[in-house]
Amino acid sequence: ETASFRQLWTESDVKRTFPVRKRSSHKGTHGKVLVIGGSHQMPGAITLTAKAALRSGAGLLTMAIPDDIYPVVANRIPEAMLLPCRAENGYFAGAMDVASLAIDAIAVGPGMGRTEGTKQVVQAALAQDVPVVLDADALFFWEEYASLLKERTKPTVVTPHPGELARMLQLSIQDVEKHRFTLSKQLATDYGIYVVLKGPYTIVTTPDGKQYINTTGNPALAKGGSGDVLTGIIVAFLMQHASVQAAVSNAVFIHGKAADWLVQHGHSPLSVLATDVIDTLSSILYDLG
Ligand code: NPW
Ligand code: AMP
Ligand code: MG
Repeated sequence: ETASFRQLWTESDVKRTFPVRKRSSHKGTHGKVLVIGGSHQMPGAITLTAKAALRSGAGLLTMAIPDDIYPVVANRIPEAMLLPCRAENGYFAGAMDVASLAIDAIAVGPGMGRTEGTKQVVQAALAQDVPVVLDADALFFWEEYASLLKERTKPTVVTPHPGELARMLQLSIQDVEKHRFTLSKQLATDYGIYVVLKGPYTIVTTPDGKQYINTTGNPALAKGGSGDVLTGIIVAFLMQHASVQAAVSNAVFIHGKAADWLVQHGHSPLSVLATDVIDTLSSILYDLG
């Protein structure tokens, strides 16, 4: 057993690694992002992910959604492009043609549901040679993705909450809570992926087992949609940072910092919505940049 590397990821780390936009940049420079998710039951989740990614600097963003929720999603975010995909009863019916899209990064999972189509979509995403973020329902058929994950050459980031990690590892939630560091490190090193184990003191683990502990956030985030927002910030930051670890840790820090700002500026932790967190990103990023 080698010594564990663990450290807090603080505001000074964020400032040191925070991206600066070049005067000559254009929208393509900042990443063509594809977010995939949503279903008849949960069109909001992927909308939150998309909006958060745009608010976090994604240059161009496309939302891949089941085509039968198109009317619900279409007018929500004018900045986002849409890729309506073949659907069955409100869910993805199978893989879309991702390869032809000229995409730089993918986030998949929020609000997708857990159908056979979900599995095929996730497999198609993992087959692309770009950074991929797997969240929410993209973590459901975990054991089906093992071989694809091991073949990948670009970074993969998974963002489970303790309930999701318990399901992935076939453990109880209590076991996960008791062994947060060991289990995330095991998952990260086994698959060669970045693991974001969410909750108070979110842990970011790199493929070589280094662990960075987040210090921001509060129970205002304990509401549906918080994780969907985080996924959008992460995928956008992957495109604007040199280091994947810094991108992911900075995303987690800023997501929590936005929630902290809200409860210090006239919001009760009871009333904060995921949408409020997105709306606060502007001022948090302003203070850092
Ligand atoms: P319990 O029973 O609550 O105590 P799932 P999900 C546990 C979409 N959403 N620490 C939990 O425990 C997502 O994107 C859509 C410990 C239960 O056992 C997904 O697509 C929204 N345990 C989909 O819903 C807004 C925790 O895990 C299990 C935990 C399903 O995602 C909401 C539940 O996990 C949502 O984001 C924690 N911090 N958190 C929308 N507006 O469209 C959870 N658990 O079954 O994977 O369900 O996280 O709700
Ligand atoms: P999800 O369960 O996928 O919606 O993700 C929830 C998000 O909110 C994660 O980023 C968690 O770290 C964060 N979160 C939830 N509850 C708390 C809490 N009590 N304190 C700090 N962060 C939290
Ligand atoms: Mg979630």
